[in-house]
Amino acid sequence: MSKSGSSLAGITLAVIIAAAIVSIGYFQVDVAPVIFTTTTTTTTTAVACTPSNCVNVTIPAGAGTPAGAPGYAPDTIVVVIGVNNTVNWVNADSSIHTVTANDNSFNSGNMNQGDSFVYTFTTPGTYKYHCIYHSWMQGTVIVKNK
Ligand SMILES: [Cu+2]
Repeated sequence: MSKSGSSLAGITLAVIIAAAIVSIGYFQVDVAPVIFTTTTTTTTTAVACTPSNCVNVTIPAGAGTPAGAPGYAPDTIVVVIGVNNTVNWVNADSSIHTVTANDNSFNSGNMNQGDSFVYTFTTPGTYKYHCIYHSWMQGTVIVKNK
């Protein structure tokens, strides 16, 4: 009687250990990568553009279709040198887009979904830009002195 009781306890212990090993494996394969991916994304965004010194412009989902206006949101921004003269464009659309100055003073090149392009304006003026693939995507950055 006591012998069968102790072997039952042994089997129970073995099942608990096996379950623990499976749980750890599940955490490393399925749970941990999700946690690490989320953390990395958040950190990258924060470093690229701090709201106090930088302006965010989004290329919204649907910007690649003619009905997707505005192609840049917001499509007109005003920045002040020494205050917030860095602009961070983020492509939130599934199509490839560019941020290309009409006078070619800046150019992002191809931006895939999730890519960002950061540019700092140092000379006052009005800078119009567009996407080389979609003629209806037009934006303006007005740069002022402090
Ligand atoms: Cu485009």
